[in-house]
Amino acid sequence: MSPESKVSSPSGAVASLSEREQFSAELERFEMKPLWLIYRDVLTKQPRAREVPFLWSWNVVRPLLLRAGGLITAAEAERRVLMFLNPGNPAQIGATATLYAAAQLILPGETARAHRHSPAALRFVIEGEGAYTCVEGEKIFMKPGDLVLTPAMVWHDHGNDGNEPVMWLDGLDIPLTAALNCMFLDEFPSLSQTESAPRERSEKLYGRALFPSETLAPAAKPYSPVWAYRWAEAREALACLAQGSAPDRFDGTILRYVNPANGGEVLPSMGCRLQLLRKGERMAAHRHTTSAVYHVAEGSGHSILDGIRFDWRKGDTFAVPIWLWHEHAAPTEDAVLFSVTDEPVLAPLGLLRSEPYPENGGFQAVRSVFQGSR
Ligand code: 1HN
Repeated sequence: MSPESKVSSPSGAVASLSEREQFSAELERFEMKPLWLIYRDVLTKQPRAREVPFLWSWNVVRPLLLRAGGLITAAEAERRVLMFLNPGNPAQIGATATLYAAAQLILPGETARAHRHSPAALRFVIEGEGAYTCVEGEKIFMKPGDLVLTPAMVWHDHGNDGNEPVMWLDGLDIPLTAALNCMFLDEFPSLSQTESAPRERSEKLYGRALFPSETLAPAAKPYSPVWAYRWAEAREALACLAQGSAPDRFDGTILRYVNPANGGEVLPSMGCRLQLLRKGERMAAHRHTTSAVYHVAEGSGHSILDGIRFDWRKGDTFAVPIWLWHEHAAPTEDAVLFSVTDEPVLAPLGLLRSEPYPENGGFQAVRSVFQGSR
């Protein structure tokens, strides 16, 4: 189109394209821009995530993590962590747009410095025993499958008093805190906190339906007073639920980790779930506005993520971005998936939305099988 072409709007306003371009260029000097140039790109009919579904195989991650153990000490690294980056948006630190995930290794005899920061964190132990996280002076020894919380601005350090490497999945709300520009870090005055609280205090005091009365006062913290959710107990609860009730059509037999003071999510920015897919179960597909990081806690199976089949087994971690069709199945054995979701962030904003897969009886056709890294 020639620069002289006239364009008009229903109101009768007429201008040449070049006049409009010149106008836009002029606006730049005043740090302004016409909305009409980007309106359709901003206000999309549906979420358009840059992030893609992806899986980090434990077969790949584990040897790399152990290699990192020979390359750098936990002290030198602060945290010996390999981050899981989403290939659709590698410049951002995160597995989804809101959730950061990573694998961390601590070797026997090592300690990781005490600090606190504004991003909230959780870990789910993958392998090894003898390591602890000290949260606000309470030393929590961790076993595989245990979930340990370190909410925003809570002092924490790690150590391994045992005789084997200990590895866990880290989940943090870093992409969110970074987007809010709300990053704070305090270093503890010494390397480690002194153990000032009895072992398992938070579990004994808040995890057993017997509360100090002030816990239920309105000023209660916005996160769970229980630092650790044990695998044995969670797994037992899941088995119990499976016996008494029909599985959810999309999620199978699923439990929420809750804040016992109010029944809400364990952290204001991250919710945790544990779901059982019984041998032979195939759940239907849906999509929702929450994104999630899944970690295979037990068994094997597959998920179909936007038409791609991702086969997974114990130790694997995979990302399901916002508004992505997904369905889970466990054809050959029982499987248990631990997951972290940003649901607590979306819910109070009124942004929760979900849709069942409308075609093919609710199941996706498999277009391809995920092959992993480049
Ligand atoms: C952190 O404090 C830990 O304490 C792990 O284990 C990962 C990633 C970014 C920032 C802080 C931890 C982290 C982190």
